[in-house]
Amino acid sequence: MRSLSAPAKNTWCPGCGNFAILSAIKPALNALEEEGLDLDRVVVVSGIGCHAKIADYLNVNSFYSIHGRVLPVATGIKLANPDLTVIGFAGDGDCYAEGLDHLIFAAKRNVDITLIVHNNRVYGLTTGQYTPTSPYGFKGRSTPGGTVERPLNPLEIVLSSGGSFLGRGYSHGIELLKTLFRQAILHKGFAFLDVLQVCATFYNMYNYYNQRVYELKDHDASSYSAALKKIREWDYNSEAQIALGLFYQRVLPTYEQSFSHLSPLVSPEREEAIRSTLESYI
Ligand SMILES: Cc1ncc(C[n+]2csc(CCOP(=O)(O)OP(=O)(O)O)c2C)c(N)n1
Ligand code: SF4
Ligand SMILES: [Mg+2]
Repeated sequence: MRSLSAPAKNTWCPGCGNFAILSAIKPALNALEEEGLDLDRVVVVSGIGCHAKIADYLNVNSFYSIHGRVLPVATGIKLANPDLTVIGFAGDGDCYAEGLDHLIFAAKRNVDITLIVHNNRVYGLTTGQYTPTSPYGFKGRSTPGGTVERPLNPLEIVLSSGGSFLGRGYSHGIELLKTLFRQAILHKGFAFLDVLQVCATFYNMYNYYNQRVYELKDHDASSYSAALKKIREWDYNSEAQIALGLFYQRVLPTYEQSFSHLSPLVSPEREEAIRSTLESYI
């Protein structure tokens, strides 16, 4: 079994929920490796933010994109080489603010990639500004008097955009994260996981979450209406209980399959054609 630890020095703060995500993705990938997944064909794509450093800490192929653009890069990699297993790690600022349009279109297109959002509900790397999932009244660097915006519910957005796999995890629950990561990577289509990842430094929500989270049981993940009901139970703002687990999954054709009548983008003939076209400009 391959070690997935990379030698880079870890600079996350003590107590950061990102450690749990890192600790869960490694065994999830190793379990899939034992079932036949070639780890040399796994590509991790990250954004810019504290979450993005996970690309440095994982011993697989990786690509740092820019803030908000994890999904276009991950989509491009998958379309260019559909044999790859592409896993995006994004931040809530990254994916629900600047990158929100890409989230909607990834769900709409059903690209066969996995997206794990480290939703700490704050801009961590830039030291504590509010994000689209910060609750009403959140006091941060850019909102000292409290934000007057209500939060988005990203799961509801992805569900209504046509998402085929939606789940929620919590950074204080590694076993569930491992299960969800494995299920998401195996899913054929766009697999979306919103992980409540606690930022210990700028928005420490451990107590709040610990009092409210519960794992979904007897939930029919094939039912759109059952998923919507559970997703709406907690709106990222209220004092309601917070469901964790797989909310919804369905089988749909993937974006790449819709192009199967075209020749693969990666082929010796195509590479030669691209090369001679480029050389004709010199
Ligand atoms: C295009 C672009 N916009 C904005 C920034 C500035 N920026 C870098 S990280 C960041 C916030 C990161 O927050 P989030 O995505 O929630 O990640 P976290 O640090 O919380 O993991 C911002 C606004 C940038 N580097 N590039
Ligand atoms: S600032 Fe927050 S999200 Fe960033 S490493 Fe520290 S605890 Fe983690
Ligand atoms: Mg964040």
